[in-house]
Amino acid sequence: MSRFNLSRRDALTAAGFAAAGVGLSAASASAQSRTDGPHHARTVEPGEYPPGVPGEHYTPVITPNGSALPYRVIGGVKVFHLVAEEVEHEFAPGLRATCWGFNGQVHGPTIEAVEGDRVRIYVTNRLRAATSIHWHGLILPSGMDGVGGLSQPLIRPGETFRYEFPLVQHGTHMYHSHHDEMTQMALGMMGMFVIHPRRAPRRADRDFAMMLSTWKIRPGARRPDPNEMTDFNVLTINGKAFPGTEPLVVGQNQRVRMRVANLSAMDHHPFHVHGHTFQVVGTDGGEIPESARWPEATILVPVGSARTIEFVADNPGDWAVHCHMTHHVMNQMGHDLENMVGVDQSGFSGLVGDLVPGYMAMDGNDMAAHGEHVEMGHMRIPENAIPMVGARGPFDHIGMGGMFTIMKVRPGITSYEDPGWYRAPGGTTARAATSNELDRDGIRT
Ligand SMILES: [Cu+2]
Repeated sequence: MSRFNLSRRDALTAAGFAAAGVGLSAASASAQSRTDGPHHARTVEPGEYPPGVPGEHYTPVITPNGSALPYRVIGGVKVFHLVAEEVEHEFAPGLRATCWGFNGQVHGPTIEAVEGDRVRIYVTNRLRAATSIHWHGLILPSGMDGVGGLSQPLIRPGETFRYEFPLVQHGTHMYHSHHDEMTQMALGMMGMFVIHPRRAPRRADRDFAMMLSTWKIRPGARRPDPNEMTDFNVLTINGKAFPGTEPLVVGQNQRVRMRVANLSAMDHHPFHVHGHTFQVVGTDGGEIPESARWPEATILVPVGSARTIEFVADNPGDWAVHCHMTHHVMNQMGHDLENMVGVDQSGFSGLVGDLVPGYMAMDGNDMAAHGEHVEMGHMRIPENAIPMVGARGPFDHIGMGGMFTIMKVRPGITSYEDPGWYRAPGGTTARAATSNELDRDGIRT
């Protein structure tokens, strides 16, 4: 059995680092890995297993608005090919930009494999800049870690590099550019890397992979701005801002897993699921032992992290699933506004309208109205831009945008196509109170 870091460990020991390097010795003493306890992320030794088979060893993940990266098995190795290239990407209807992604997608397709698999990943660089790809959270030989300049030469434009390593762990991981990250990640160069457990997998019926990221795209611009540090105005799940996000369709009582990763430039995201509570079962460091899992309704996903949550979707309905930062559930046009809350603008619009044809005052009390005005054609926004929030819902305008999607839990479904809006049983939907009810309950309005 090959031990890929034996020589490094020996070298460190010889240099006298072993006694001081508690963390190092734990990370490199793989001979003890199976008895080391749950703190050790390495859960199998390389080279013992045939390639894992979808359907047999695992239920494939679903990447909403995205896809999984295809592979071929050659000589017992799973062979993948990532192509870094420019991609014309639509964030939501009405907003497109020229981004950097992989294989024609923003973000890159999800790489999916099984613990014990050996993977060979070719990376072709079709960009005009050098790059390098890091496999985030994976335990692998240092030379495969993908930090440009540090662990390998840069992949120059036109070159194809080969990475190869065994997967010795399972969990929710990522891949992303590790050269000129500020530029390359701001333009979209990231994806998810899911490794299923080899033994005794806990199956989920619906296993969703979602990457959270943030962008700055000035209204009307064609390129995301990598220089932005704080004011991100397009907030995405798998590269899509609501209403561009596709719904998460789930059968009632199915076991749902959500793998939520965050490779935003500067922001953490409290990820919230409505109508259900969930268990936090893993991070990008691996699975959390059962005794240490905890219940939540919102889980903070810090930058450079992944959180895996699980629950049984026993509550039918249309449920919001979103980042809880209020500025992360709005879109582009909500930025750089003056505060007009409570300002009486009556008579003002007319005066400015004489000077600026088409001028319309921002509603002082309801910023969500922006989306409605745009939708109804009252208000014009720059070409290639999307309104501040929202889309038409079953009852009214949904005043949300950005990192927002909808989980549709339905009894007895046979297809995961969008089932349309939920039809609640009679008497279970909030509505205007009647005067009889108000009288009966002594409510004065
Ligand atoms: Cu957020």
